Amino acid sequence: MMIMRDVAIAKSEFLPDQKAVTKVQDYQEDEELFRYCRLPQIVKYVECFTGPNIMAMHTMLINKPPDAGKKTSRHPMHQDLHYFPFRPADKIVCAWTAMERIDRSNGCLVVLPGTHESSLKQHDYPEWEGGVNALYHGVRDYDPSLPRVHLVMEKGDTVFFHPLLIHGSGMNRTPGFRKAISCHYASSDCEYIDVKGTSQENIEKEVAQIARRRHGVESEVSLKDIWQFRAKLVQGVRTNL
Ligand SMILES: O=C(O)CCC(=O)C(=O)O
Repeated sequence: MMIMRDVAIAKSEFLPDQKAVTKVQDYQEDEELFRYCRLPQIVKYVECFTGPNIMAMHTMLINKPPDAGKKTSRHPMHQDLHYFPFRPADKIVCAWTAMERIDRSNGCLVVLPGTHESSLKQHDYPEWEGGVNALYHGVRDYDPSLPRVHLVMEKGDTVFFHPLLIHGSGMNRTPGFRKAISCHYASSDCEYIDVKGTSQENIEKEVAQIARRRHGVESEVSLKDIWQFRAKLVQGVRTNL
């Protein structure tokens, strides 16, 4: 599992390291956490998007910490497809479940309705004064006048969304750690694509660098290698992914 830390809190001399944890990524080998991905009440909706062959591609336990005053607890507006080297997008869906009441005070999800019908945009690190967390890329240009919807959710509420939907989340202005659990599912019939020469080249370079550093791999690593390694079957047959 990959433990992610908030850039501002991790640098603070006053807070213990544990207080900086923003996310645990890739919990697919943890049986207890992975039970979430198998919940029939989630999978029955996922199947409407993916069909019967279902892979869990990306698993996250999200723990948005109280903001340390630098606004780094915000998650920039982005499209999840930026991170994924598999298609078609319509056969990918995210399930995101609130583990407590989540509203604007602790940094709820913010979405731009209808943007799932647009194309994949160029993503980069936003130029935020207080710093940006590792891998938190944002859409470079989007129309700021597009209407936003703040998703206020009760504990156990789940939202299912398309990987092209532009979304992010606000600052956590409360003293608590805002908790959610999520899984990106895809049909195992999806196909990997080569992202060289596309807007996703920057994320491939960054993720490959992290993978090489963490696992001491000397050779070239592609986004496809990384996702093939992370992917886990939830239902049906593992055909392509
Ligand atoms: O839970 C959040 O605050 C947003 C998470 C998210 O959009 C992501 O990790 O891609």
